[in-house]
Amino acid sequence: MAPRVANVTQYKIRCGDEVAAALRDGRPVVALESTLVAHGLPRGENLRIGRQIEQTVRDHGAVPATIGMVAGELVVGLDENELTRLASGEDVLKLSGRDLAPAAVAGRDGATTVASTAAVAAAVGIDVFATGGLGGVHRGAAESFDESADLVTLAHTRICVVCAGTKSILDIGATLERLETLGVTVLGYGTNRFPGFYLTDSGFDLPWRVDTPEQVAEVLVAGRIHAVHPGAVVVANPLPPSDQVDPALHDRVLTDGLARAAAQGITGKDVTPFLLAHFHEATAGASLRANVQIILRNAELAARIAVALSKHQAADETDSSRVSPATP
Ligand code: PSU
Ligand code: MN
Repeated sequence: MAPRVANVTQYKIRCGDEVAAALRDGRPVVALESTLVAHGLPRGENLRIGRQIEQTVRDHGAVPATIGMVAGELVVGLDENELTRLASGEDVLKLSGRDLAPAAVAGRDGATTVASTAAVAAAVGIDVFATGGLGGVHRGAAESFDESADLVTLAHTRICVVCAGTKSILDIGATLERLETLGVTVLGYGTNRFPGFYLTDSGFDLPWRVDTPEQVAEVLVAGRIHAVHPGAVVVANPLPPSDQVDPALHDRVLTDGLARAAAQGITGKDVTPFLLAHFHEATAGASLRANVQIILRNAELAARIAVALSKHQAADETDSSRVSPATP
């Protein structure tokens, strides 16, 4: 039997027209993930919030590129119909990087996580990506080995990810240790402390602090000129204390949610959506309001970083040597 030859065109990544034009012209683009819309926010509100995230990117001068898979095609810059399909479809998969190729062959619809969104965005030349919270090391990971693929992917993907730290449902200390081991640069935005997603301050210190989008852009440019370190730059942007979920409520709901997840035997990629849905329900919408605030603030900051970075690039002399001679 002759081997089946894959159809090259069918498996190419398709950029939406607006995103393709912006990338061609070197204008600022911000990548957005679709898992937080399809699996992290409640149905009925998720589409409206997804659109709001895109509008926030536009309002701050960049082109939004929401990434996802539609009928097996990997799309960068979902259009209105495609976003609606992923936000409200019955059978939308949660796709990490390892799932992309089989889902393409199977012709499936799927939402991309931080890991797969970062990888696809970097592959098409997008430098900045906004999300809510990173995946990380789950509590009890010493036994379950449950660590998000987000971490390992960021170790070798050159992209700037703006987030509110890592979800507070995780083991934050262990996640920070893994980020260090994996060589992921972490910058606090206006803070020396790692944010805890729903909570402003996770209680853990960070090695680096930046205070403006221009400083972030400069860090990205320095890394690119050195070209010796392949990992991501995480910009950790905390919620203001007035917008965080009440810490006592947070701890109660989390304890209860973890017990329910264990009792119901929730494992693997279902853990994060289960816990997020539990929070939205058990806090009567307080965690949802915080979640939306987080994403919109990160979309704004990511757009401002992308704008600052595109100015840098315009001003850059094309200098081919990245090693400067020793001064005599
Ligand atoms: N941030 C949010 N909501 C989410 C997520 C992040 O505000 O739903 C998603 C991201 O797509 C992230 C994923 O990559 O949760 C992590 O899932 P896991 O722990 O299974 O790797
Ligand atoms: Mn997991």
